[in-house]
Amino acid sequence: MVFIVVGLGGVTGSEIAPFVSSIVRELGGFAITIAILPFHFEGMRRMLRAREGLSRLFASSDSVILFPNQSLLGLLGKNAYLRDGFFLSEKRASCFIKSLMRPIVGDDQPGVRIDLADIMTILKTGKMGRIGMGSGRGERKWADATTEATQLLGGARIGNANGVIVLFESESEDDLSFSKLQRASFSVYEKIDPDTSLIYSLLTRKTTAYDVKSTMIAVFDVADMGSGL
Ligand SMILES: Nc1nc2c(ncn2[C@@H]2O[C@H](COP(=O)(O)OP(=O)(O)OP(=O)(O)O)[C@@H](O)[C@H]2O)c(=O)[nH]1
Ligand SMILES: [Mg+2]
Repeated sequence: MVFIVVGLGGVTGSEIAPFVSSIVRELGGFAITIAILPFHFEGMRRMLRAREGLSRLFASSDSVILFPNQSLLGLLGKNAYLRDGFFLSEKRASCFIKSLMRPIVGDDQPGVRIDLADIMTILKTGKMGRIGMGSGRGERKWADATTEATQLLGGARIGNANGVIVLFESESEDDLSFSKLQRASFSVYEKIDPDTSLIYSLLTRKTTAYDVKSTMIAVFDVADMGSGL
């Protein structure tokens, strides 16, 4: 599994990333491209070039995960600089890769794990992945964390997803009890189509600022991209 992270909209990245992902596949690897899309104020021309790059990436990668910079605007203060935006954008991409790898390699954390084959099985259900993150506290924490994550999928509808990966993190080992795990998984099942493939992991970490955090990767056909780029 090889991650390729590219900021689309310029010339170099938009041209080279598809080339890199096709080499990865030729060598027998599984190419996951994290495609960062420009802020709207960078101009229409950049967005068009980014979309062209995206089409090439869909053809050359096993999976393309979209990270629209515009969706970060709400998190950036009014006086933020462009470099703060880029910093946040890079942080989001690296957090995502770490979250995805933690249930596989973070073996000192008690929890429900998944493996690389599980992840690839879900990513193969469609070409395009969108991510959402959420958090919750108290009685309704699972439902709240899941709902928040589904609302951040950028206009793509969770009901249209072919596959979903949910990475839960909880601060309490009690959440590994059968009844809590059921609540966690039901919070997702009630939002997806019965045909949608789902895997989830639940790791416990003493350090989470919320009771529960959820990172969701929903996999779609390219046609179901939704708005919100
Ligand atoms: N996260 C992050 N994003 C960046 C940075 N610089 C640019 N970007 C974003 O990535 C997009 C592409 O960057 P460019 O520098 O224009 O593209 P390039 O691939 O280097 O292509 P050329 O410079 O045109 O050869 C921009 O539209 C920005 O949205 C950066 O330092 N960090
Ligand atoms: Mg450049």
